[in-house]
Amino acid sequence: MSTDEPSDNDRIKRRIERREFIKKAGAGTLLVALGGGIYRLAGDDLTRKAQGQTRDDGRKRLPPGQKVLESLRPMGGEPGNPKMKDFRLKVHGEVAKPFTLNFDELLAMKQVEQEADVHCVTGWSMLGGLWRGVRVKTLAEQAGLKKDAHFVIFESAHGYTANVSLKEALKPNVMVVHRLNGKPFKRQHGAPVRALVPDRYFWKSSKWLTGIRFVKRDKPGYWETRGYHNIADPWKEQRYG
Ligand SMILES: Nc1nc2c(c(=O)[nH]1)N[C@H]1C(S)=C(S)[C@@H](COP(=O)(O)O)O[C@H]1N2
Ligand SMILES: [Mo]
Repeated sequence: MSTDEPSDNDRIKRRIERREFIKKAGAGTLLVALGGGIYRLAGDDLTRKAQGQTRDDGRKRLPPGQKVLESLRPMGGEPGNPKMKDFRLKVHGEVAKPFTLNFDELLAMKQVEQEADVHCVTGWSMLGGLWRGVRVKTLAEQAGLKKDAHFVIFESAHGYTANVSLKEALKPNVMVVHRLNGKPFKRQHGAPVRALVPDRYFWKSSKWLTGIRFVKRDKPGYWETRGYHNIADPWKEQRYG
């Protein structure tokens, strides 16, 4: 056997190690990226798996042009105040009984914890996160939604906004969330509370949420006025306006 080539044994051992690694990654336990190469392999594996899956509503699990990542990638934005004690959420606009909630009051409303996939317009998706919070529908009912409300504006720190149709906002998977996989959000991911609109590109999920405004007429938000699509349906690849 020559000494300048790896032995068959070495090669097989390495292949098994790699397979074990990918298996673990598939189970969602990958915590460290051991170099870009292996990380991408793990992601490719998850992406292929997701491409073979179908949602309850008949859509493919993974929208076109997306790759799966293990966890949320911090995408920036100008952070708001992350302190729970300072948190206020204003529910207002076309409602009979506008109100403001502090963090304890938000927790006192009906909580739901449910899985949802999210899809960033830059091409990554994070699948199966367990999100906890209050449905926008619950907040709308509490506020006495008026008949002429047709759109919802998510309002965040420093004037960031995102708009969705009322029809989308009242779906059971659209929420105001304060936990992901059992843990509070880090500041960069929107602490203490962000919006979650799983079936729209992820920019619609406003971080550092301060208000939910129900409005008659649509009002394109931060990214929607900067060249991104007003509706942002990932299955239609509505990336740019
Ligand atoms: N307030 C606020 N919310 C925001 C943003 C922002 O800049 N400000 N960026 C959006 C974009 S473009 C994306 S992709 C997601 C990213 O969330 P993440 O950083 O937790 O991954 O947040 C969205 N919510
Ligand atoms: Mo984004």
